[in-house]
Amino acid sequence: MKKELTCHQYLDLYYYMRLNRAVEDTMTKLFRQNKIVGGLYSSLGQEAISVGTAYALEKKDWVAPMIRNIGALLVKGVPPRDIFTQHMAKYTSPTLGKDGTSHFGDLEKLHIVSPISMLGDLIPVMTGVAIGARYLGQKIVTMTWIGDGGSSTGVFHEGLNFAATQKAPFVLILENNQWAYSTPVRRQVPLENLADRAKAYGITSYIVDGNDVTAVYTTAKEAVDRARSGDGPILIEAKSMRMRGHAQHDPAEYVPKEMREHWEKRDPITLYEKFLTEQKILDAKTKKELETKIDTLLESEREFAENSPLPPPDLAEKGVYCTGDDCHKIRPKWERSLAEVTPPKSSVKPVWVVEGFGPGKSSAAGNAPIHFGDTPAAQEKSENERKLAPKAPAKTVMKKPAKVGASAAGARKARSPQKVGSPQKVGR
Ligand SMILES: Cc1ncc(C[n+]2csc(CCOP(=O)(O)OP(=O)(O)O)c2C)c(N)n1
Ligand SMILES: [Mg+2]
Repeated sequence: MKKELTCHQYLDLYYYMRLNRAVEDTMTKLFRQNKIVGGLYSSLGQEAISVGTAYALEKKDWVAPMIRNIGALLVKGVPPRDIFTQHMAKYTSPTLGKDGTSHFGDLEKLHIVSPISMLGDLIPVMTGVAIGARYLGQKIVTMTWIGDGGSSTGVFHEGLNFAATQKAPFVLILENNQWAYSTPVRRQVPLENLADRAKAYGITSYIVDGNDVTAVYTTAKEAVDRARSGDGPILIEAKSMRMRGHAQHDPAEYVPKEMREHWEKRDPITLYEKFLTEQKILDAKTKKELETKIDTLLESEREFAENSPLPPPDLAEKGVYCTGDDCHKIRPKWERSLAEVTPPKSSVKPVWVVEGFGPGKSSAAGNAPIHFGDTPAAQEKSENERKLAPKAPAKTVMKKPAKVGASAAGARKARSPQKVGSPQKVGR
C-alpha cells in the first residue's frame, strides 16, 4: 500500500469498512434470531471494494449497488437503520416493508438506483442514467457492480457494448470473488483476467487487488475522473474472495480449505489496520473512539428497527400498480422546450417509402415516417428496380431495395432478383 491520500480520507475509508462489517455482523445476529425476513448476503472480505469504489464518487454521481455492496450504500449516505428495517420488512423501511432484502434506492437525494435481481441488467440501466444526465448537461458519472458469474450474462455484454458505443461516463466494477454460487471462475470463464472482457468493446480496463482499499480507491478515482472527462466507460476487475457462502443458507463446504486459509490471511480490514498503524495514521485511542462511535450508532439503529412496526395488512394491495402521483412523482426534466423535441417540429421527412405503408400518423397526430438515415430518396430507382418493377407480383413493393429493416420477402427480392415473379418462392 502506498501513502497518497489525506489523513482524513484514510480514516474515512477505515471507518466505512468497519461500519460495513459491523452492519453485516449485526444482521447476521438478527438473522439467527429469525428477525430477518428475506435472504441475507455477506460481503465479508470484499468490504474494500464497495467502500473504495463508492468513495471515489462525488455526491452528484449515481450508483446502483448489488447484494454485496452495503459498503457503497453507507458511503453514499444511507443510514444503517434503512438497511436493518429493509431486511426486517418493517413499515419504517424505504419500501415500507414490501421487500425483505436490498431492493431499495433513493432517486431524489442520494442518487441510488435500486438493485435489479436479474444479474447484469443494471449495466444498461446505469448507461442510460449516464447518457441521460449528459443530455441534460450534468457532468456526472454512474457506477454499478457485477460479479464474476454475472459477467457471463448476455446483458453484461449488450450493456457494455452499448455503453462503449455511447461513450457513457460509466464505471463498472467487476467483483471477482472467485465463486458464483458453488461454481469457481475457471469452470465458467476461459479467461485468467475478467478485465479482458473490456477488450471486446474497445474500452479501458484495470485490474486491482480488491483487498487493498487504497489501491481500490486510487484506481476507482482515476477511472471516475477519466469517465467524467469523456474517455467513455471503464471496467475495473477487483480480485478478492467471497469469505462466506452465497447467502446465509450456504455453508460453502465446496471451498477448498487451502484457498480459504490463503484469503483469511489477506483480510482487507486487518491489512489496512496494519498499514494505518505503520504509517502512524491510526493509534489505539483513535481506533477505540471509532469503534465506540460505530457501536453506539448501530445500537440505536438496531433498536429503532426492532421497535418498528410491520406494515399494516391493507398496504399489500397498495402500490402494486402505478396509480399516478400517489405512487411516484417522477417527471421528465426537459431542458429544451417541449415543442422543439416533440412532433411536428421534431419530425423528419421520410427518405424511404414503402408503397401502401408509407408515412403514417403517430399517436401525437404528427408524421411517423419510416426513416433510415442515408437511404437514397424514394424517387431514385436503381437500374435493377427499373427492370424488375413491371414483374413485381406483390402489392407492397419497395421503391428502393435496401439492406436495412426491409420485410423478409422484400429483402429476399432485393437480394435475388431472378426470383421475382415466382411468388411461390418468395415470402414463404
Ligand atoms: C440473469 C440471472 N441469472 C441467474 C441469477 C441467479 N443468481 C443470483 S446470484 C447468482 C450468482 C452470482 O455470482 P456472481 O455474479 O459471481 O456474484 P457473487 O454472488 O459472487 O457476488 C446467480 C446465478 C440471477 N439473479 N440473474
Ligand atoms: Mg462471484
